[in-house]
Amino acid sequence: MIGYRFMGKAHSNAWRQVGHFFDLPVDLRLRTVCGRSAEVEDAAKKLGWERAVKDWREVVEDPEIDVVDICTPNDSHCEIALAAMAAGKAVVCEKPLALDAAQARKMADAAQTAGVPNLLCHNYRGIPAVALAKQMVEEGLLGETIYHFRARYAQDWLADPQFPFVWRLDAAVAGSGANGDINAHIIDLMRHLVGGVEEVSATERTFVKTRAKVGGGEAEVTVDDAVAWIGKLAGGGLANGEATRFAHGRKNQISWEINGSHGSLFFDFEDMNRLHFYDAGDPANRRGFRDILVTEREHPYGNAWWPPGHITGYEHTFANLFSEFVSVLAGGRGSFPTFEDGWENQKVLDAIRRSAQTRSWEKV
Ligand code: SOE
Repeated sequence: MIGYRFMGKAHSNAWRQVGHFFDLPVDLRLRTVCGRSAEVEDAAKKLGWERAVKDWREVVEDPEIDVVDICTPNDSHCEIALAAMAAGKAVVCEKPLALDAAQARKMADAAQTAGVPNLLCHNYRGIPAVALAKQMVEEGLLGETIYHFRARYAQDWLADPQFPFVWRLDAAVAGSGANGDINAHIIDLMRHLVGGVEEVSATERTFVKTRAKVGGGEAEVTVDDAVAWIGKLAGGGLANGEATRFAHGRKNQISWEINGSHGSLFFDFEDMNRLHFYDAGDPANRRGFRDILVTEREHPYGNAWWPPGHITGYEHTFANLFSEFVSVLAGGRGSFPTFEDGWENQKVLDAIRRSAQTRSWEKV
């Protein structure tokens, strides 16, 4: 695994959980963790890796390694993924896949040429309630027509103007701000649940233009702090989304709602074990949103974890998603976002960016 901070921690934990909780015919070993600073040795011990190295090329060149997991800042995803796939490794990559659609296309093409399994880590697809929503939409429980998809991803870690300058605020390293970092999850969920958008109209804001650097001095914030967009779903419906890191009190709130011709679904990550379903076919005097606690054995991933009602959390979203990938590595079936999805998502993110700049509708 390359990178060991927040996301690397989540990934290390998830790989271990896949080994412990899922009944898959593989022997998962956490072979090597890679990071540029001296702390990587310590991280290896804490996170349970056998070895620590400082140069990612050592990971890619190791014949004992089958899967390379990339948890680095966005500007290095492409170079590392291309090298890993050329060496025949299966690859996992944090989102957003790339800095722009052209780079994402290069990565998706390389994955096809190498013929290696590839996973783009949109972990929120691994929420049992989201997986259940997917089943319900596919079963037609919302009706044949989807009218609306609306979503919001709100955080507040940048609302304090004293928060220092970090790589996520530098367009050359991150590609974009709230758009690629968290709106990317909304776009992926939308495409997963109800399909893509053909055209978008968007606006972005950067509220705090410069921030203090940790070592001293100031740096210019070159990405969006918040983005809002509307879009036309390929299936004929309307979509709208909002992503911000300036919503005081909202630490990591993702909520979405789908309205179809026969019913609606609503989800809120702050109550992530529940899915809310309204069936317009219920008798008129008993209609209302049902509150489904998605922890039964019959629910997605229900067999891997605790007895019903014993809820799961953020960490399990990664393990659930990785279990799908490992199942494919072991010759079975699994469903997960790939680099091809990364390219489709990135086209939407780029169109949103362009629309905010041109102040007009942009085709995806
Ligand atoms: C920071 O905004 C971040 O860590 C994102 O990069 C993740 O994708 C999101 O799930 C949580 O917040």
